[in-house]
Amino acid sequence: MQLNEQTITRAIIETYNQKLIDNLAVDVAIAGGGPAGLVCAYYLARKGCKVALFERKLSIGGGMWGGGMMFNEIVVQKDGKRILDEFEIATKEFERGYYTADSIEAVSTLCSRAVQAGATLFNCISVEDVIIRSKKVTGLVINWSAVEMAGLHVDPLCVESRFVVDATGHPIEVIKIIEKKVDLKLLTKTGKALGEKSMWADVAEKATLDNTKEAFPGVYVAGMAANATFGSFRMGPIFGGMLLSGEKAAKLLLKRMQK
Ligand code: 48F
Repeated sequence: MQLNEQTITRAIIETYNQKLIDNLAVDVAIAGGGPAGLVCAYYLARKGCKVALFERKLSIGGGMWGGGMMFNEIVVQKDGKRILDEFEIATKEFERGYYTADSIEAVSTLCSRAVQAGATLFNCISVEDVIIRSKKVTGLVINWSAVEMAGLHVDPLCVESRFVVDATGHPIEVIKIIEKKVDLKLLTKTGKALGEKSMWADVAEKATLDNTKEAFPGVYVAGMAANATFGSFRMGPIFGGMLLSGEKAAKLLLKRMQK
């Protein structure tokens, strides 16, 4: 068989278009493909939920690839190890209660398991706005990251969703958009994003789980975005909280969608 460039091109365009069309209305749209977003996508998809995840960068995985300061190892505690075990990501006990994992194996496995579970991951797409109906977020406004990077004046497209997860990490981009553009209060103490505090791994890891919840009608926060929204500490390259937060966000959403 002789390969034909036009067929290769058509295969890519038609297949991608279909994938995008199939995801124009989803149960959950996730902004950000770091560890929290990926784990959340996996647990939702595994239960039959229709999930689309949008990641700005070419590579999915957020801040996990670089471990700590580009030493590509991550640390998890016992609870976090449970999730790595479930994904069959190898861990080594460093000292009692501290486990390490190769960050490359961790990210690539989270990514492939999320896709195999049925989530659709879109890379190179940035979330630039939200759709609001009756004081609730009902979808995401998306554009090519290349458009954003080049500063081109190109209008975006939209994805409808029953719920949105802000898993954009430290910058809490979805929450910031809501804060800036929507004249309604967030579900925080002050009605505004409380912001991230300095490093305190122990407190931050626990707080990440507590702060994983609905932050605006229709929007849940997961991972570092949870602490940045509800005003807790950062934790650095210990990732148990991120994994557990993704799992908790998925559990909360599944329960909510059953209602
Ligand atoms: O930053 P990130 O890894 O968030 P996370 O899942 O995990 C945090 C840890 O990596 C680490 C930490 C804890 O140990 O403090 O920082 O909470 O992943 C967030 C992803 O969201 C993407 C961004 O490129 C990154 O890959 N992102 C951010 N804003 C947008 C976005 C946006 N507007 N649209 C699409 N993707």
